[in-house]
Amino acid sequence: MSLRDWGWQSSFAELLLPGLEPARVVSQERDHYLVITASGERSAESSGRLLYAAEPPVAGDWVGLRSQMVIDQILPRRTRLSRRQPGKREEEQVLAANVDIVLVVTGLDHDFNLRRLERYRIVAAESGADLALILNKADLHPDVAAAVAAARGIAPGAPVLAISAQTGQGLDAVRDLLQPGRTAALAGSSGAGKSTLLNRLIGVDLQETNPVRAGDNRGRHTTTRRQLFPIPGGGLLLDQPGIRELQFWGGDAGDAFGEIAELAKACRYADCRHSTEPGCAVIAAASEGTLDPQRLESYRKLSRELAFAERRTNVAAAQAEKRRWKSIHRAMKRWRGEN
Ligand SMILES: Nc1nc2c(ncn2[C@@H]2O[C@H](COP(=O)(O)OP(=O)(O)OP(=O)(O)O)[C@@H](O)[C@H]2O)c(=O)[nH]1
Ligand SMILES: [Mg+2]
Ligand SMILES: [Zn+2]
Repeated sequence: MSLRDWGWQSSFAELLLPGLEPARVVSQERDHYLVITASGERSAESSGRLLYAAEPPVAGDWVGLRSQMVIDQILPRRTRLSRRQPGKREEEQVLAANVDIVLVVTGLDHDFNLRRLERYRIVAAESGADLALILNKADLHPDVAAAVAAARGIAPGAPVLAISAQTGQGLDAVRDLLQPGRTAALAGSSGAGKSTLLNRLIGVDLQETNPVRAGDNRGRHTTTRRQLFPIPGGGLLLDQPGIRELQFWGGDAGDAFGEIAELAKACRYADCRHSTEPGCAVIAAASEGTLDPQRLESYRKLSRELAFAERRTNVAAAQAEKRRWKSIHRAMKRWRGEN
């Protein structure tokens, strides 16, 4: 396989620092990286400079290698799939880079949840990648057409595919989304069947899979790191661990709720939040039944959450800037011999 098969485009060469060799990060385990170069797979580590930079390389990154095994440059990311780092830190966690399309996999068992799909839609839009919804385990659902229609309502314009990774139903439609040189990323909860789908597309069981728990249908967090796989027939597919907590780092609810944005044009106030304002066309539509009241409820909830995320992000950025200046001032004092 050539680098081109891994998604390399000749225009990337201009972005590479002189003397560095191009490579793509296939997977990452702490500070160990598996990368692919023109001459094959190699393990590499990140240079100290990059490790202390705000962002370490992640799966999907195009990087510049120095002396065969040191990553010395991350090429500008065309897209970045991010969330807020779980836990307390106010930090962005970039999950993957240069993903062209996010395939959100949801199981048509107890995993199926429209509100979760709304969150994924916002995260995918913010990443810059396209979105497709894959309703897996169609073999387990009594009314697949209804589930597809409901999912279409969440993401108008995005492909919605009902498939069964187990029986093979619908896999050709998934293959159509994987074009040569294009990078797709699987995302979804643990147990949705991401790795089963990947194995099916490759035709070999490369990834471990495990049955969901009998009691509550939850997955067992079988996949533990992100890894990029070439798919026979073309295209690259990133398998990811199941996401427990999809907290926003940034994003916009307005784009994800097109029908509400459309109705809002008729609200009396241009900055109407559709909560208690008089003359609100959105509230009117929800009470008349032309707008699904659950959509309005999620719109309000997600807008609040995104506004909160933005405030937190600004505070974190301001603190980082302050720390940076403090260390610059300290260095200047030392330099002037004041300290
Ligand atoms: N009935 C049915 N079961 C499926 C289907 N696809 C996957 N499964 C089963 O669902 C279970 C979980 O599948 P995995 O592929 O391990 O799920 P995952 O999304 O990779 O989970 P994590 O790696 O934990 O994030 C396995 O027992 C699969 O056999 C399907 O289409 N139908
Ligand atoms: Mg898995
Ligand atoms: Zn309104």
